[in-house]
Amino acid sequence: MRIERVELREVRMPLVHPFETSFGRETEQRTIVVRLDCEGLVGYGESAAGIGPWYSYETVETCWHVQTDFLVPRLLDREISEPADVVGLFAPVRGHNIAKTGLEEGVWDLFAKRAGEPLARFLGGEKDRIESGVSVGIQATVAELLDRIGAFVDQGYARVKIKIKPGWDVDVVEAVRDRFPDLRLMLDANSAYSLDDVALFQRLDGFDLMMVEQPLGHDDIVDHAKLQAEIRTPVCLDESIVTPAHARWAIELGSCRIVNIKPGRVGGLNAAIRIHDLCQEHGLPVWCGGLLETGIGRAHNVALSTLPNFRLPGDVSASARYYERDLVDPPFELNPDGTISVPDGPGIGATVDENRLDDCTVRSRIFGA
Ligand code: OSB
Ligand code: MG
Repeated sequence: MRIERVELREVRMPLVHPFETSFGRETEQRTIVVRLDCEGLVGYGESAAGIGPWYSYETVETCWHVQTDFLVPRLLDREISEPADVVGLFAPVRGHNIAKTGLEEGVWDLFAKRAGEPLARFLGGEKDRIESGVSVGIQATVAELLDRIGAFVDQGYARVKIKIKPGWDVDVVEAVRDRFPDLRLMLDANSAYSLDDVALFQRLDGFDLMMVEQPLGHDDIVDHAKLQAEIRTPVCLDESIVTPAHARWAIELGSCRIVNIKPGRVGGLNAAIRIHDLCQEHGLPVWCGGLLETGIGRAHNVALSTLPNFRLPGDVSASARYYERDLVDPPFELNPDGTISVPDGPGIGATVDENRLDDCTVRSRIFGA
């Protein structure tokens, strides 16, 4: 197939609740929605860069620049025989995985639609619902955190992840455990600690945590191996795994026992699937993380999560946890059993709400046709 037209839109959406992590606080999501047209079909993807270079070095501005000047010209009007071809087309551009993802996901959506199959089936996934967890940011007080967790537990979420940072860790986790003794609970430090903190992580071993995510350097896999050797709680890597090679290195070094896979972080679904397969071969479970995507990126995350080695609930929550009104209609909803149903229409199976998309678009650019 040949992509005839590419449309980029920068979108800004207010978050229903500010999201605070060890690197800062966001009240709004900024993201790039990608629309690809080909043979009368429309494919969608999302580059959920966020506002500043905090989680990743990428921002909406760098995505726009790299897509406009380097990625779109490589994709437009080229013969693509399968979605894996996009990896080769984009390979000369080093890094910039979030920028690549929106375009790459759009290609997957087109191929699945052309095959008349839901993206989940097209990827080889068999689940018709996926287990949904929720990521809870740092709050002003422990009481507020307990209230927020309580509300998510009441809604039925299958597990809760809380963000930690120095000064908001052991005591907070202890309070959460006291109040919710049976909750499937995990932590995410977003790189806020160092190897000097081994004793702190050994104390956290006492709270029956599913895992601790990215405790150390954002680009480290060596110190994480040293930490993992000293604690019982499984280490899960997020920021450190940006290519399939990083996953292999982390497995060989013993840097983690679980991997968080986000299409945005690794450059799209091709790399996500490779990391999934590699972890499966080595007996490491994976789960799907998130970047506060709108319903468009979320639909891709839902489809990806249907692959068999996604064995733990992901940060793939209902639309309402992020946005008052999502870009897709109907929005993603949480079932009472803590799952999200996998759409059964062709491709991403989600219908873009064009009015909502127009209302949230702050700039757009069309290439081709
Ligand atoms: O570290 O997993 C993270 C959100 C933005 C950037 C990084 C992270 C997160 C989350 C929430 O934890 C994921 C989500 O619910 O989309
Ligand atoms: Mg994380």
